[in-house]
Amino acid sequence: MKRFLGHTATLLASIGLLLPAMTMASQRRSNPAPQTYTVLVGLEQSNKGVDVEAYFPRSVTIHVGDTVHWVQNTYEIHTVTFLDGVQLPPLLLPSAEVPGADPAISPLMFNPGAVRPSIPSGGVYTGGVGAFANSGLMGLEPGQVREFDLTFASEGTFVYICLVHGLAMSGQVVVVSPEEAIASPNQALAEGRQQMAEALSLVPGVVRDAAAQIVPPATNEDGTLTHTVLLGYGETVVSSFGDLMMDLMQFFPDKLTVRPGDTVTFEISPEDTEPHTATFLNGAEEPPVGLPVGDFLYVNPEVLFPQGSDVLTRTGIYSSGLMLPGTPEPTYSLVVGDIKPGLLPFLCLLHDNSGMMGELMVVRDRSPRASRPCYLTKPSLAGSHIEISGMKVHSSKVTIIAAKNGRMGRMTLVTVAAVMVTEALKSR
Ligand SMILES: [Cu+2]
Repeated sequence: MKRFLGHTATLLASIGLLLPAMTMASQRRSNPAPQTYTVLVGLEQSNKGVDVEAYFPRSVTIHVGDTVHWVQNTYEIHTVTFLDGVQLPPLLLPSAEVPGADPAISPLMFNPGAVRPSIPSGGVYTGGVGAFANSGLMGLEPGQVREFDLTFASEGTFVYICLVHGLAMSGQVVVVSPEEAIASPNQALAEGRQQMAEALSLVPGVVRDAAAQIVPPATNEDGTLTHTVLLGYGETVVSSFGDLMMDLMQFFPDKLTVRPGDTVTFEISPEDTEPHTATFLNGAEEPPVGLPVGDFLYVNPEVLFPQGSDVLTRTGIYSSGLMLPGTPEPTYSLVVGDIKPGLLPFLCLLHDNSGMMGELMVVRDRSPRASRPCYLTKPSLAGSHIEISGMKVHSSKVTIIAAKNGRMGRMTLVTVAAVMVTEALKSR
């Protein structure tokens, strides 16, 4: 799905009629001293589960002899990769296909050619067929690459991509003769920040689109409910500097009230291209996604394979295993066991640092007249309305009989008299 905001600006930019963030007065003249230009890799609001898969600025113009300095900007992993004549390598490979790898450790591994740095001699990039250069796997976790530098020795336009996000995440370095006036490193970075601000201004529209995909719970014959939780959401939006790939690293919904006997089915969103997991750690230590053994980085079997039975309790790990987008979308179902009421958090092992977390509120009482815990999701809406567990109700219909201290994720836990909620339901 695409939105055509700034379409004219995109066209102008694509035919070179716009030179953003540059004025004649502040252009950099030919300068004998080589300069370093910073490009930020990715954009993330990790408290909101928002990732923009792009480089900022998307295009940077430098003089021959200047250096581009890429800085990892997200927990979401990326690469800076110049393919020039090399085919797009896959990020993951069956271990059996990689010489020297041991499939007994894990049947799936990160492609060594994709995740290992490949730096040309002296860090100098000249382009040309077969001039493969790669940052290696960039991220903010221990062992991941945080910065990558290349000095450009010849004029030309050099396109690079991210091996994690494919051709949808690309950038370019335009190398010109020292005679040409170009933006300074500070101006180029300011342009990047401007592009980031524009990208963030497009996020609310994507969030609205994503919320529209939420599936309401279905009632089963025995009176239990089946809840569907969609994993992730991806959308390409149009900005003044080209198409932008947005990923919402979120569960839809990320907060649900369940009862013992209910079923929770996790399913990759049909609008998503990212792999995910749905995992209940129950207090256990989180297994790392990458398992380094020798020279290789395997996909940790604890992440790759499903864990636990299909009846959810408060002990031990329950995990979907790696869910890769595809048709049909993979699903993972759990029946809520006969467990104590209260919160039960879950997360995506790949994207929890990017904000992909959720929680079940387990309640036991099925009686509509008894008090039931709800979330006060928005304390104030227009016209004396509040929002309880996503439901808009008039505040006069609700009696808050207990409010626990502190926050539960982004929300405050309160208990609401169910009689009042029942009335509120009628008045919707
Ligand atoms: Cu995920």
